Amino acid sequence: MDIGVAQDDPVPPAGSQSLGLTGSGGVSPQFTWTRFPGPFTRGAPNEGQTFTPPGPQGLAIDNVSMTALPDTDSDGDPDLSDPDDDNDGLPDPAEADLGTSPLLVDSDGDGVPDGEEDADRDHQSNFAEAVLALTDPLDPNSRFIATPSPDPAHPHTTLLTFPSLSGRLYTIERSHDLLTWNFLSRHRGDGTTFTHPVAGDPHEDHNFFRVVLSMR
Ligand SMILES: [Ca+2]
Ligand SMILES: [Ca+2]
Ligand SMILES: [Ca+2]
Ligand SMILES: [Ca+2]
Repeated sequence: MDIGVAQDDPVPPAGSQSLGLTGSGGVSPQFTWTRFPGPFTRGAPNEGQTFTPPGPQGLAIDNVSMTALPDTDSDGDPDLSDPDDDNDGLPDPAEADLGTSPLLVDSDGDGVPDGEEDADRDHQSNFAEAVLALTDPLDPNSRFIATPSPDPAHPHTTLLTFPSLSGRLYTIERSHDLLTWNFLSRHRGDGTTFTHPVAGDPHEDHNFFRVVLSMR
């Protein structure tokens, strides 16, 4: 449905006049937008409004007010309700905690987006901490850690222990050169501490493991 409204000067006081369709013939092309002298009368033709039934009964408009809501990232969700106003991946409350601007992707203008910054320099990004691992992005002692240990029952196996969050996906990968990483296993977090056996002796040189977190 398209609605067009034209209002001449002077604009009448609210509630004093109304706009609506009127005319005769019973088909919409024969109706015209008209200003009526009285206020909008809900459920009934406005004063001066005529119709020829059966046909569209028209649409009446009295007071129209429009409020422009800022939408910083232009995603159609106004800042008022958007959980991430600048769409940089960091929710507004996390930006408040970090002291970054919820309206700027790169608050300090250094070319690195707020989510990719590492505020506490613990080598885990603000996004990784505040959104993925839910560790403290302002405390270097708070970070996601996977701890390797020998498997006493299997000499050529490493046990990887790490905390999990419900619903997160944890992908274990292995590398021999820190350049190429190979998939080993994937696990859905359940809020408990995981201990997963992975093939590879923890005492062997050039045997590296990592756990990649993702939302899904
Ligand atoms: Ca938005
Ligand atoms: Ca944000
Ligand atoms: Ca930056
Ligand atoms: Ca941290």
